[in-house]
Amino acid sequence: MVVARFSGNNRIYLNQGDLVFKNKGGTFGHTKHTIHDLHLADMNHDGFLDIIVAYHKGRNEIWLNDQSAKFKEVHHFGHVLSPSYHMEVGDLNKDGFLDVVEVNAKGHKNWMYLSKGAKLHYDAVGFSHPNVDSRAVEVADLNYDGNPDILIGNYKELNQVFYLNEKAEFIDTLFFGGSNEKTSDISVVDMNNEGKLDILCAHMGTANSIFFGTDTHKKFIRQDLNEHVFNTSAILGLDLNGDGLMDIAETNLNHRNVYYTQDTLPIKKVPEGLKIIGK
Ligand SMILES: [Ca+2]
Ligand SMILES: [Ca+2]
Ligand SMILES: [Ca+2]
Ligand SMILES: [Ca+2]
Repeated sequence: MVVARFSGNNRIYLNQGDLVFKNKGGTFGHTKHTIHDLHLADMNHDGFLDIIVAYHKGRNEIWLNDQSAKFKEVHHFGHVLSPSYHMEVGDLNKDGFLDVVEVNAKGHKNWMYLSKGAKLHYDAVGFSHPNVDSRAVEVADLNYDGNPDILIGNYKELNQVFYLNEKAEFIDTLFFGGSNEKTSDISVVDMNNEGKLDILCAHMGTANSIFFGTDTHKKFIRQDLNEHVFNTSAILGLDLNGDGLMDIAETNLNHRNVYYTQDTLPIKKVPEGLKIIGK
């Protein structure tokens, strides 16, 4: 378990068995910068998970696992002034090394850091208009061509899917959501178990939404989760109760966090068959 804090040292807690966590791994990162996102992924191909952090100010970092869960060697990437909100990793250019996508606040482009077939060497590729206030990013193959695609969630702008080819070049695009909505997080999961990926969107101040995948990657069908409306900061689709159906967990600012479980009936039709039970 890795704990990223807004101030003070970030800490690593290693599971000692039976869910006993000890702060054996020590600390990593800086005390002066605020971490907005953190991922675990093996960035240097040595079989051990490394820590990637996105800072709201300051360059983003990869902390390499020394193979004993200590993180002393750091590699910087990104731009000093980019206020990163979220990032995601995936092998976008299909060279076998993970790449990073970061999304940044208004005034800054979003960036892809594409691996160059060697350890920890990246080409920076800027995309999106700098005036777009991007808050969320996901990587998923939404058109099922074997190449990962990028989803971007924006504040008061339409969200966007960037479809990529195997060289991580943009080949197609799709806008979704509303231009007045404040999207704070995106997750991709098959909510209705029919084999097509669906998009969960967290919104600040308006209903969270599911965009159901269809037979074409150019169209998603929207259904809002109107029952509760909060300032949602994160949303996740996962099977909470082990019934094989995806449930939804969301974190809310200034309100208790909420989870929804699907009724025992699977979602059969899109979107009328959806039944969400709030807890
Ligand atoms: Ca590693
Ligand atoms: Ca790559
Ligand atoms: Ca794709
Ligand atoms: Ca689906």
